[in-house]
Amino acid sequence: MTIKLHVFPLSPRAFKVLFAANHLNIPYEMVFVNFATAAHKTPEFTSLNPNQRMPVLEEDGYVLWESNAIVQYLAAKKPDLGLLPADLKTRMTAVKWQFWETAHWDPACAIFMFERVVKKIFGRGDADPAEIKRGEDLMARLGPVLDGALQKTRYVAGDAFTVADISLSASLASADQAQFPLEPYRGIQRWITEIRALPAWAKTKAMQKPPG
Ligand SMILES: N[C@@H](CCC(=O)N[C@@H](CS)C(=O)NCC(=O)O)C(=O)O
Repeated sequence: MTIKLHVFPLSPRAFKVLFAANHLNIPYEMVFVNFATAAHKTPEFTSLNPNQRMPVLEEDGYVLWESNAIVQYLAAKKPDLGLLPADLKTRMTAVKWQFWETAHWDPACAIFMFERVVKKIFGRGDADPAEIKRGEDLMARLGPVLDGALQKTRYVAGDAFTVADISLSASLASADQAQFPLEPYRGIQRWITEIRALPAWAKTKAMQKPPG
């Protein structure tokens, strides 16, 4: 059975797993989870993920949720491509950045995404200036952390592209539209420009579409 990826493609967390699968050239079937019709709240979807959130991976009856776990699962299927580095310390550095992404980077990016992109799509009014300010304050703290790492090495966990780069860059899939305040960070700009040039990035961007 092929892998099924249950996603709402416009979401950065969906982008993350699609980008990983596309980069690794792993065949999969995309199952559209339509937020506009609350497809993630149905009993069928809830039985896959009791959190009622996507993305979810399914393979031969095995079900996995949490986007970074899914990225690692996919990466582990193609060990030769090195997205999950064989060296323990390098691998744990990549995993560390994935935890950081879930705990800090994703919630900060999500503020701009929700206020400036999601609200427009779902007709939920204008961006809330207090929320934007909260996002800017968080970014002012997080931006230098990521930028500092990227000033030292080509990718976040060293010289090689890893799962961490996939997880962190996915949040920036709609960064221009959501106007992330990332202008001061030369390291992040250099890194994201390089990642956006990957064929899998363009392929994944083409899959993003608002609900019909
Ligand atoms: N930590 C989870 C977060 C998943 C998540 O929050 N997904 C959001 C979309 S971006 C969702 O499905 N939201 C539906 C809802 O909140 O009702 C992951 O990385 O997979």
